[in-house]
Amino acid sequence: MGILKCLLWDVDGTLADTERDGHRIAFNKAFDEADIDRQWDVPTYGELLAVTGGKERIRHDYERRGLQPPPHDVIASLHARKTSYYQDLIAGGGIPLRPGVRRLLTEAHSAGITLAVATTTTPAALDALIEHSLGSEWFDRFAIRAAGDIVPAKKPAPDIYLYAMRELGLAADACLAMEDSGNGWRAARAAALRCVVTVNDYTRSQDFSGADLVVSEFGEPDGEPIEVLANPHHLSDLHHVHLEHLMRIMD
Ligand code: XBP
Ligand code: MG
Repeated sequence: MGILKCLLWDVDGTLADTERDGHRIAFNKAFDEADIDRQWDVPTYGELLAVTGGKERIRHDYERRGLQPPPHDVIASLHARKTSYYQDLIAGGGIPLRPGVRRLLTEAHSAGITLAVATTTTPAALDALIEHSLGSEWFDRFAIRAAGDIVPAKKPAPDIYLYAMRELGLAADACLAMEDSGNGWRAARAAALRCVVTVNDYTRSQDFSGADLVVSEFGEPDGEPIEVLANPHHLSDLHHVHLEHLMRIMD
């Protein structure tokens, strides 16, 4: 039993569908620029999403092909170029927020619920998304933006969630995680958090058993009804997800 005090937001796949048409494209541009003979197509990138973190994903792609990965500093500069391409792409307005994200953030903000980010993504990539897809007034509305390499282990490890809660001075029973992937859900669960999952094409078939709500998207009051994939709290009126649903999950 707890009262909802804080929403902890994942970024990629949750705030916006950034992976297929954002990060993937940016990785490929960086490979091209560095004369690396490698392009990640849509299904290949789906497999690689099993590994979180862009630098870790590049390394893994070499290893799984039986190749020696480049040294750490080479991967780091390749990844920095990727981040720059990603920032350009987001600045071009290419990636909108997912349905219902702005509405839920606004409802929670108006209700005085703390908003925070807990993501694997590089801070510069997160900031680009906030600035161009959400609006720069939102920078101050997130009490903390926990991102990237500030913790030793990325999701599915709980570290980024534990870090965010520690910084906020909040316990897990006051917070709700918003996720889109199996790795994200496992990170939230390992941090003893309740979790709402909005799936996307890459994550729909992943295992979310034990999550508190699994939906196709948050949806909008004037849009099509959302698809409900798991509803263990028996929430009613799930045409779209609204703040009261999130509060009821905490009861
Ligand atoms: C998703 C990730 C990230 C992005 C790429 O993070 O695993 O690595 O795919 O971003 P989350 P970087 O869903 O936790 O937001 O290249 O900046 O790591
Ligand atoms: Mg995600």
